[in-house]
Amino acid sequence: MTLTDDIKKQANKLGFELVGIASVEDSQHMDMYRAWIESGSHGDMGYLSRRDTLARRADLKKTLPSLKAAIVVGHDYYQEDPAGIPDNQHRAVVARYARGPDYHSVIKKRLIKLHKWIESQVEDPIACRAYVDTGPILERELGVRAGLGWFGKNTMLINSKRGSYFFLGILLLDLELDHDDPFDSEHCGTCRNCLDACPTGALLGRDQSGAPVMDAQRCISYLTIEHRGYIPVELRPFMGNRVYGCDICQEVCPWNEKAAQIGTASAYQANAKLDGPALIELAEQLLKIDEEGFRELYRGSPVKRAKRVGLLRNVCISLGNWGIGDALPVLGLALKDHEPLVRGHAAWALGQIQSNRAKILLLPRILFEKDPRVREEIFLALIAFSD
Ligand code: B12
Ligand code: SF4
Ligand code: SF4
Repeated sequence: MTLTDDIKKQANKLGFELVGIASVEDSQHMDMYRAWIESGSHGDMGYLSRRDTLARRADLKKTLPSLKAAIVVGHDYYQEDPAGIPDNQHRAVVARYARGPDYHSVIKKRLIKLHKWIESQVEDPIACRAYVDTGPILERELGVRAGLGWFGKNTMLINSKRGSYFFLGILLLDLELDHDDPFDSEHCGTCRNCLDACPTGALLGRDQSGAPVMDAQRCISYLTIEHRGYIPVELRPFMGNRVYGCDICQEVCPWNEKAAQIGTASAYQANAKLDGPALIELAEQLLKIDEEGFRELYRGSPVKRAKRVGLLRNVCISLGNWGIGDALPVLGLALKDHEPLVRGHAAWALGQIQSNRAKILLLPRILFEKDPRVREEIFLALIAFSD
């Protein structure tokens, strides 16, 4: 047994189902990455395009100058949908990865434990940096280099035994280790389930180099989590009842058929309030609290990233897509929320419901509403009634 083998065993003991060691040469894919940024496909995720972070993505030694090896771990998070989800339109769908505790802290704590254990074995301090999603690291590229899987056409890193419902974590180390062979084949073949199933057409297939390409600006995950402003009107209907993230391109992937048998890692058991909550109750709850109350409510959950205003915007769209009169009272309240973004999307949702009561709620707001964009949404909603 080498030290590398012992480390892998220890990573498994810490609960990481996948572990591999990546070599630490410069990224081979920066041309593609830069072209992707230049095309604007990253939308308003400015952290992906900052010049200093581009250089760090290209060369990991800019993050840890004494870097010798990168440990890449994968942590399963699959869980079954609660009964009725996603078809029951009065309930909200939260993507699987976000239904339980925040993976950033779960994985980071375990990576730090792994680092401490390695130091105890070599009896020396070892410089290290641990990352889970938050740093300028091309985590999936490292995953391929560590032999964990291939880039599917849905852009996910897919492992032939475990599918794609796993998070990645990276431990950069000033320690020589035996690195794994990169995963040098791809197993999508002629399948195009994800491309056909994506409701917004965000997945664009492989480019000439073989890289899977996504227009993130059309991705429901981006729109519901990362995007801060108005959601383009033409994309709102495609969100259905998805209020946070999206799993469609993973659900249709044949490599995930085994996911249900693998089961749910206990670390990410769903929190009841995120496991298909009723849309109306969720809206009522969010309307009663402020941003601080929101942070408190979703403490320790990935969902806090959307902020109250973002989640409420998404919930309004889902209520509009549901299109049922029961949602009128709560949308009437949302039409008076202190956030223009919420008022604007509530107006759109009322326009989708198309009843006289919806019109009665909208009409007086024309007199009181000062925000020009919200006024526009109200006008458009009212015009929709005369169609
Ligand atoms: C920004 C981001 C997003 C954006 C953009 C997604 C995207 N596809 O780029 C949005 C908000 C849409 C998003 C959504 C999701 N995300 Co996200 N996201 C990230 C983040 C922070 C950066 C990804 C990035 O740099 N994208 C830019 C593209 C260009 O880079 P890339 O995906 O790595 O693509 C590489 C290949 O194209 C390759 N390449 C280039 N040329 C060539 C040539 C060949 C031949 C090949 C094969 C490859 C190749 O090079 C590129 C750079 O390495 C990573 C964490 C991280 N730091 O890496 C998490 C991450 C990718 N996300 C993750 C998850 C879980 C999700 C969601 C499932 C969440 C959800 N349920 O809503 C969805 C999935 C949507 C999807 N189909 O991708 C996981 C993925 C785990 C996995 N098994 O793959 C990550 C790794 C976070 C983590 N630590 O676990 N995400
Ligand atoms: S996460 Fe949803 S919207 Fe985004 S690419 Fe996949 S199927 Fe399309
Ligand atoms: S659904 Fe098909 S094409 Fe898409 S990632 Fe999975 S195997 Fe590849």
